Amino acid sequence: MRIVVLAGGIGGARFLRGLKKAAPDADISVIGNTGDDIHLFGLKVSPDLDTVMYTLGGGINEDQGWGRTDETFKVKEELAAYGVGPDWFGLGDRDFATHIVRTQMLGAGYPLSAVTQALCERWRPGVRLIPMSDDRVETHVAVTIDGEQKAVHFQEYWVRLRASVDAQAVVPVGAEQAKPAPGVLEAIAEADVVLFPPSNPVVSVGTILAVPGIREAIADAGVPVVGLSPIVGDSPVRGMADKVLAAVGVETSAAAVAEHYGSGLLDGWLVDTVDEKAVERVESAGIRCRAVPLMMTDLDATAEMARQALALASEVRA
Ligand code: FO1
Repeated sequence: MRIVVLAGGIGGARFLRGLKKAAPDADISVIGNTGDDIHLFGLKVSPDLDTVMYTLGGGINEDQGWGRTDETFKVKEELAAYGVGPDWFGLGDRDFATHIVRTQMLGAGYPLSAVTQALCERWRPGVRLIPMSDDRVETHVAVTIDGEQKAVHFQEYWVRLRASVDAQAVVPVGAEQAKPAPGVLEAIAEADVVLFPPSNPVVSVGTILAVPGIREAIADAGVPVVGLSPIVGDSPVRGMADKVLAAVGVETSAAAVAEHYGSGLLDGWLVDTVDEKAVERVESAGIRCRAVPLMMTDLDATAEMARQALALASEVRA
């Protein structure tokens, strides 16, 4: 079975671990979000691609869900000693090597998709990890701080500001001019099922869908598209998705996120058992809905979620 997954960071990566367990023989292509990418110290950092690569490759810092395990921060300390910022983004020594290799290859003319493939030669994630685009897309967030309106890079909003101020707008800068990376549209066209994992619907899945051609390819692929709600009991399971959902006028609920994606895109939607009451509203939006446990407490729980998503896909296919 050929499965395509639109993945962001931590939630998407963790879901993929369960999907691999639930469908060990499946051919899984992951379309990774690159709107979180940031240039720091002359290096290109791709947080969501790295989180998927490290998580599936066994190098992730499990507690954080990002960055490397057994990490040290000597380079970060030395940069701070030179007064070279920013100091709010925790780049570890091992992680720096990934960004050095990525930046070196980009500088040599390799596209991000080729760079990602090369980095995965080492990590062997067991999926085909394709960036949504080889073109530069960076999510910026419009905020008002001390009465001054400005746009900050998503990472500054997420990590330095901790989403402590309201997001007035979330803009994937460059998305309109971006093209799907080689392999993205092919993977969708050949897929037997497309899954939206419990990633951030605005800054992760939403950013991938903002690349012209990707939303249309999924909607026209004629294969089941099934999503899993990242919102459980009217609040995000992790992260601060509610902040960016508000920016796009979407209520923080499992049903509202399904409606946000729309029945033109989604055929099925899994909500957590605590959101059983949302099933009817989602079904009335023309999206098949089922309430199952959605907390990724361990690998078995996550694998069961993945099995439920694949079961719903075969149900809607029928
Ligand atoms: N998230 C944090 O909350 N604090 C950090 O210092 C931080 C550093 C970091 C470094 C590399 C990387 O790949 C990810 C990092 N993240 C950090 C997570 C990152 O902000 C998120 O993974 C995504 O951008 C949102 O999904």
